[in-house]
Amino acid sequence: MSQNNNKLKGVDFDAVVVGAGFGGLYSVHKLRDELGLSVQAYDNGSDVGGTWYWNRYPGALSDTESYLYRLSFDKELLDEGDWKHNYLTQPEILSYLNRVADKFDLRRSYQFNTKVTATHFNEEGNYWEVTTDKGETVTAKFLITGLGLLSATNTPNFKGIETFEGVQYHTARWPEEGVDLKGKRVGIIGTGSTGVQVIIAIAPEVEHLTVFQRTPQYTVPIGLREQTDAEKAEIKANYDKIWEEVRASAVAFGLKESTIPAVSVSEAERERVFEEAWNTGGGFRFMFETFSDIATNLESNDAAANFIRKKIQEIVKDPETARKLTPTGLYAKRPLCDNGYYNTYNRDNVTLVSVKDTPIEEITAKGIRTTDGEYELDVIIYATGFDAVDGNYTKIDMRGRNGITMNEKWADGPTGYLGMMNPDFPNHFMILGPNGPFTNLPPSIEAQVEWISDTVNYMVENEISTIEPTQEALDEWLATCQEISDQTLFSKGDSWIFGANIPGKKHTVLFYLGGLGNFRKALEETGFEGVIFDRTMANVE
Ligand code: FAD
Ligand code: NA7
Repeated sequence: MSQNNNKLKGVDFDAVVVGAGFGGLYSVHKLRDELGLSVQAYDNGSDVGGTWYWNRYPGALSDTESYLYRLSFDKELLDEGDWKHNYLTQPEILSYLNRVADKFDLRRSYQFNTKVTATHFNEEGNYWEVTTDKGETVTAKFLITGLGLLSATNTPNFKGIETFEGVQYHTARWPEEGVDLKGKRVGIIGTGSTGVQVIIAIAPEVEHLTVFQRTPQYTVPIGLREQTDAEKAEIKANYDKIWEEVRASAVAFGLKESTIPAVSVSEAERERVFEEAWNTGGGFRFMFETFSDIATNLESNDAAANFIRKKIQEIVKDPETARKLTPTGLYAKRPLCDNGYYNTYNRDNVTLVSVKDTPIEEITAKGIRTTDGEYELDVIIYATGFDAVDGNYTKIDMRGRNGITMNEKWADGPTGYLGMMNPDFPNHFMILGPNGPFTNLPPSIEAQVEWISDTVNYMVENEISTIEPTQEALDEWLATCQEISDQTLFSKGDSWIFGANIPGKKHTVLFYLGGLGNFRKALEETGFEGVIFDRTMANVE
């Protein structure tokens, strides 16, 4: 192994970073460029981008507004930053992350097309042995994993899936060269955020689109529009204040979080506020800027849900299609927004199949067979989501102290003290691991990466060998996450936020729903209280 200008002795590298999305890239910059550590980084993609490297499906768009879906730490990047609309397309975000990588020359620390397959903690030397699918093992004092929370794909195990003679893709494995859908009979399974975006984007292009919907979705207009140079200049002139407010806010989406409960106003006032939000656009705006209790109070939730249901009835011309599209349950998932979803069903070349009414029996050589008959297709698109949060972790052979595996540790569900650490896994920091914040994510990623970097620096300067959380601190954090979750209606809606979308996966609280401001306070005020440094030395004493 070549010499890597390590600060620490006895290891190949000071730190290994896994992932080249927002989290991994920022970690490499902090540890390598600011702390002067030697860093080896990996990603199984062929270049940087993470989520935005993989999700190249037609219509892929952020639902965070353009000016806030970025890292805030570098003023120059913020000032140079350009965007066309108030939301970002996948190519725009990928190009932004490439600019981040270029500016700090981050690629030179990465080995791409390389999957990390095992991470074993060596207790004698207090370091990690990291093994890749290329058969290499390197050692490092610190392990930082930014494996992505919506990254491990979920393709349901449909009977006959391998027999289909056309082409089939999961949206998060969309080929870089694109797929020619012109004149094709296309079927899409899934109507979550991704499905909604794809359906709108490809309906005008394909010969016929058949949508296989399981659970109908509440979605509101996104309000996509061009932003003028004057608007962008105004944002840039006020960025310091904007970021300060975002960091102190709950959802970190740059909106004015309402403090008025819907139950405190008249029905007419509710309608007025919902109508205004519908016309402004934005999923998080509709849920959190209208009233303060949509996500926590049944009556308020139902008022918002009813408003959307009425809109569906107004927009969709065919009553049977409108019936199938109309959700009946709680409005309590990550709030969706779209650029003309319900209206797409007024097109002659779009058919909606409710697989709740007529379930999918199998994928055949020619298409999809439901209990209602066979739909012949040239292309099948799986917009079936992700094994969220821990999906990429459980695939790696992770072993901590005494050879305990992460899967054993997570037998009752995945966990993370402050979304970052677990007992018995010293010096292993996860970015957006289980029980991390549920927000617009770049500002939460920044909060975690900065805490990790400060902690690593403190340890290097004070010659501390290991850090890990105590079991009590983890339990307390989990109880806090549970308590907050219990106060919301999200915990009662089945979605990936609780692992409910994967058959057989335990339903657990995967997020801290207390907001970014409170999360940052927890990091600052109690972060070090819950950890133990040099555990083995403490034991000896
Ligand atoms: P990722 O960007 O997911 O990067 C993780 C990387 O780690 C991937 O490249 C992966 O291949 C790699 N990796 C994983 N395991 C291994 C391994 N074993 N070995 C090597 N490499 C590995 N969030 C928002 O806040 N706003 C939005 O508008 C928004 N829109 C989204 C739209 C889509 C379609 C999706 C899928 C997600 C969206 N998200 C959004 C969430 C988004 O994932 C985060 O905002 C952010 O990009 C996560 O960055 P990350 O660095 O943590 O992880
Ligand atoms: P989601 O939100 O998990 O949506 C997945 C969709 O796929 C949803 O409509 C599911 O129906 C459907 N699905 C999943 N499995 C099946 C099976 N077996 N049969 C039929 N339909 C199925 O994933 P997305 O990619 O859309 O969005 C995830 C996040 O990424 C999103 O919030 C953004 O932040 C980006 P269900 O609702 O489970 O009945």
